[in-house]
Amino acid sequence: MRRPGAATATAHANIALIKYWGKADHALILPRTSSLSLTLDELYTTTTVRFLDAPGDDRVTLDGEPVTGRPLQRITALLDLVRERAGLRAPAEVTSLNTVPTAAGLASSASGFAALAGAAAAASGLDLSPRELSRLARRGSGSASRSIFGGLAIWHAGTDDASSYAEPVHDGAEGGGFADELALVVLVLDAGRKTVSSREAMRLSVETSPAYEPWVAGHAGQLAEALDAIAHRDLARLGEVAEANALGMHATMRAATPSVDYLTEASHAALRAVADARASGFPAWATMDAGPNVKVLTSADRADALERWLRQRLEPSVPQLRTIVTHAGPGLQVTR
Ligand code: 2P0
Repeated sequence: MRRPGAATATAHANIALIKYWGKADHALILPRTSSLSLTLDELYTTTTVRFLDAPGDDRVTLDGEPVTGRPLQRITALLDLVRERAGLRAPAEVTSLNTVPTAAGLASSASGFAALAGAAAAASGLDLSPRELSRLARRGSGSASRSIFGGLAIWHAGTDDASSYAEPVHDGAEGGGFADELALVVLVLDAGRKTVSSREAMRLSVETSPAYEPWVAGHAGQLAEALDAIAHRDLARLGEVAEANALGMHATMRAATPSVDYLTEASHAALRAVADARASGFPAWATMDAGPNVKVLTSADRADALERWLRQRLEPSVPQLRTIVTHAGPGLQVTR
């Protein structure tokens, strides 16, 4: 075994087009549904893990600020999995830098735990396959399993630790995959921290929402439709089913007790603007996660024009609007 040292990893955020929402197993983070995502170029986390010689506790900073409490416990729990596997006891120093607005529904936990898994595994001397890294990242945060891979990725729900992992979607990669024809216009309506964590909101949805099981029942068909649309490079079909799946997910949590509603007035204004953009000829379909921001799936060649159109349309009513045009991004990159 290599002497434990340090490694740095970069992982990009991903946005689910067909969502993960609800767990079958909380300890292992096995989801109720498989999910499908696009990894993004602009939004990423770079994390360095250094195992220390002296005994002590893990020390973690995120964007220069010390991480404490529950977020630190989740990081230590993932490091413990790596230490156990590598036969290590050493505490780690973890330094993480985010280009993603943290906890604003822009999937910072996905890029964060994927980068942590990659850096910790490499720093410990473990040589893990992409599938093993996906399973490891999943233990930190479910959606992180998908950020190990670039472009379009599918996370198979599986039935146990070994069978629940993500992998790339075959999208005709020879001569340019379909992922490269896609773009997401992120409408940042509020970059503030959310009040209900996605973990808590999905638990409430599973345990209390009468709309949850019907959403799950329709989910496999929606995923199959999305995969078929990708195989046929049919953006309109992919967009329609992605928007329907996201609206269904938000319906499950609104019907929970207590109700969770991440969407604000600005979110609804953005949804109307997306529908109007579509009516005026743009390819444009919305998806929303555990926050108020709206991400608009479109084609790479229309993304800049759509972004300008949406900005002009929304700025009068949403003066705080910030927009990010993103395209398909790469998978995990590790340097020792
Ligand atoms: C997704 N989200 O598929 C869904 C859609 C948010 C809405 O995965 O509890 O931070 O750590 O496994 O991965 C956000 O949940 O939750 C998420 P945990 P995670 O992208």
